Amino acid sequence: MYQIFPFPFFVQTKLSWYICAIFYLSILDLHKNFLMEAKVSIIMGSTSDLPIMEKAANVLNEFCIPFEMNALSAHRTPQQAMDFARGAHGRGIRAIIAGAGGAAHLPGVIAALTPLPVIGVPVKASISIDGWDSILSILQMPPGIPVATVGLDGAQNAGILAAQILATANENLMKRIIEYKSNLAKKIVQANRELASVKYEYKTN
Ligand code: C2R
Repeated sequence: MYQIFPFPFFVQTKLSWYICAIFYLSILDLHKNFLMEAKVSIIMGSTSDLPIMEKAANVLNEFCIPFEMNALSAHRTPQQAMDFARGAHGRGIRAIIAGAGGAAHLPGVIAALTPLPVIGVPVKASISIDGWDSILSILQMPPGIPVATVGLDGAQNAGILAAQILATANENLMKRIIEYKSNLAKKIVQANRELASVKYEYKTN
């Protein structure tokens, strides 16, 4: 038994238990990420999409949903994209959020290869003409291969939709979604209170 000066023996024993406990808890915390299994996979055609796609990550984080995030391209890494899509369901992933800009084939190709719901995020990238290229590439899928397409740069909605998909099989998460939605309603109530104090000669409310 090592000595922790200047405490008496019985205090030292307790102290060493506390020190051990803190040590193991910190190791557990360090390994939390390895113990958690991703339920949602966020993929993007390039890390240049990250400023948009991180909005989806923020939502999942807020809802305490474990997720993974990777860059993957149907154009530049076709084999990896195929392997990812074929393996995602077996790894316990429940929904995929796929963002891409320009000729955005990534979400559709992934949707063709997985039974999981794929949420597509059209990104207005530097190579985009005006964003419509990406929107139409993701939205106009042939019958049989749906991609749930959110608005241009709408990664936040993609995160919320993924959470809602998971919540259909998770009561706790569903409660948090309900709370989130009711907070949105409260925001509008508050906005209307503020608007009530805005005065115009011809404003009637
Ligand atoms: P870089 O910035 O890397 O040149 O990428 C990416 O999503 C990004 O918006 C420019 C844009 O190319 C897009 N990209 C795709 C795909 N791979 C990359 N649309 C794909 O497979 O669909």
